[in-house]
Amino acid sequence: IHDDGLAAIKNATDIKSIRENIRVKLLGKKGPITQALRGIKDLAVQDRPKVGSYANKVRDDLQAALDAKIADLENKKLNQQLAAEKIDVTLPGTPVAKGHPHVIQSIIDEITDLFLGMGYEVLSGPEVEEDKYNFEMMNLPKNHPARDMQDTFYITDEILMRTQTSPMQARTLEKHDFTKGPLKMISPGVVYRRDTDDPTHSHQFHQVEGMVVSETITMSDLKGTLELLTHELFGNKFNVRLRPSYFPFTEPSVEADITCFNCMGKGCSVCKGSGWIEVLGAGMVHPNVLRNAGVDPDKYTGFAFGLGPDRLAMLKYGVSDIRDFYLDDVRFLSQFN
Ligand code: FA5
Repeated sequence: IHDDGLAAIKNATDIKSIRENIRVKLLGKKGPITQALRGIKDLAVQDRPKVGSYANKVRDDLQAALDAKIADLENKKLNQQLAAEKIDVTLPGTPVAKGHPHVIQSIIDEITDLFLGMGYEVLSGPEVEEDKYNFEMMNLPKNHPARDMQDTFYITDEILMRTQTSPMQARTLEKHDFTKGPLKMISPGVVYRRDTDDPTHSHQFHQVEGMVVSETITMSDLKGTLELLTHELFGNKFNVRLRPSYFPFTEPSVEADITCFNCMGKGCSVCKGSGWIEVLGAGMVHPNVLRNAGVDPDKYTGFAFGLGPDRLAMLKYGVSDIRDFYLDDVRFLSQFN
């Protein structure tokens, strides 16, 4: 029993069968050892201790072998399980498609960085704006004919979708404390116009407003700033040209053209043969705009500009249709990653 039992335990491969078969068979109530121990009382008195202690030894040996085998099998099972569940953290992961800023946002970020570096504040204003800030304080009273230059989405008589970022000039002038120094701000944002969409016009587009007001600002400060801006954005191969223009809120007013990216100034269909492309409006802040915001026009002067980053992005990347920026076609947008 002893040797056969140990051999059966040694060869066993399955914990359940050890517990249910081998253990029950060898050490159970009906097993040979229990029987032998029970039969001791029938033996001669002098034989009882010898048989008894031998039967106990066999039982203890088998029990110890069973316990060791079960521990060994459990250990093996655990190791197998650990090996099967092992994770190789060095395997490459499943790639996740990463987003990136929209190309127009990237241009706005570039412009913002440049002006932050020159000590300008960066402000944002409401897209749903009061007529007062969008037009009236900007020297465009009700029924002023120049309101027609910017076809407007009205919400009520007094509330509209802003047609330009210029209302931020009025909002900032109204608040600025000139005893603390000059006003220098840019304000990027979205504007809306009832324009018919075409390759260079969208009914929703972006502008970046800029304004500097102090006691000493002249037109040459404006030209220098605009030249710096275009050279930073486009490099030195492009030239800037200021052309007389009209805006009700600046006097004198200019529009800035830069060398046409398509023909480099020679004249082509993109620039309608002129060699130049218009990118922004600007000028010296009109005395009425200063006065309307409570700033003394005899003491302070300033320049302001409003540029269209959508058009700048078209120039920079040679995009021929502004509508492509708003179609959310990832194949188009991912080119600018
Ligand atoms: C204005 O909106 C003035 N507020 C600019 C200004 C600011 C002048 C400060 C003086 C002082 P304008 O309507 O020209 O001006 O628009 C400015 C720029 O916005 C244009 O040069 C052009 O780049 C862009 N823009 C105008 N309309 C559209 C449109 N429908 N789609 C895309 N870009 C446009």
